[in-house]
Amino acid sequence: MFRMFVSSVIVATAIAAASAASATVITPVGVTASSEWGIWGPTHYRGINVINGSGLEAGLHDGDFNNMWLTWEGTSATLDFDLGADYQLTGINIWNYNSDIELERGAQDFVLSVSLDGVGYSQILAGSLSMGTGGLIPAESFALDGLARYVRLDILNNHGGAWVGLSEVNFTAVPEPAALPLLGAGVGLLGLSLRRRRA
Ligand SMILES: [Ca+2]
Repeated sequence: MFRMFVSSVIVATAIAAASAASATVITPVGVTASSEWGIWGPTHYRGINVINGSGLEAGLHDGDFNNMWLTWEGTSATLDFDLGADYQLTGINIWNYNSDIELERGAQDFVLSVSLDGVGYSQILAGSLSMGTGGLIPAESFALDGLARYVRLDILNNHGGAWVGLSEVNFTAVPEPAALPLLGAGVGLLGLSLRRRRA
């Protein structure tokens, strides 16, 4: 009975570890914006500001425009993300443009496409974003189901004004393959324990 208990604990621990990993946040390793402001120094309103955690603390993004991305021209734009590896995506978190200079610059309608080679893309989501508030804002989260190394976010329009921008973007994905053998080992031990009990 003790062995059964220990095995159950192992299985429960393995499942808990796998579940916790399922909420793993994936921060892209690179981003390319079709347009970015970029005349006020190396970081102001650059695309990098949506993946470098700037202005983000405890899941909330601040209202400092230094921590955001904005187009140089146009109210539609494309952000191409490189996740650095293949992931089975479960969600995307988007913090909209959040400077009260002009909150209408925030993105509105968008479509999301994924790719494994950065060449052929498949659309897996169409959505809309709310305007920021200028204060601390949470992400707007959307469920995803797609295998991807590369993600393309096409912003179709904004809420008003001459430009469009965002504050931050990240993703969630299922557990890393390395977490799965642990779960398998736990189930295997339970099976071994049951066989011994019957003998
Ligand atoms: Ca940011």
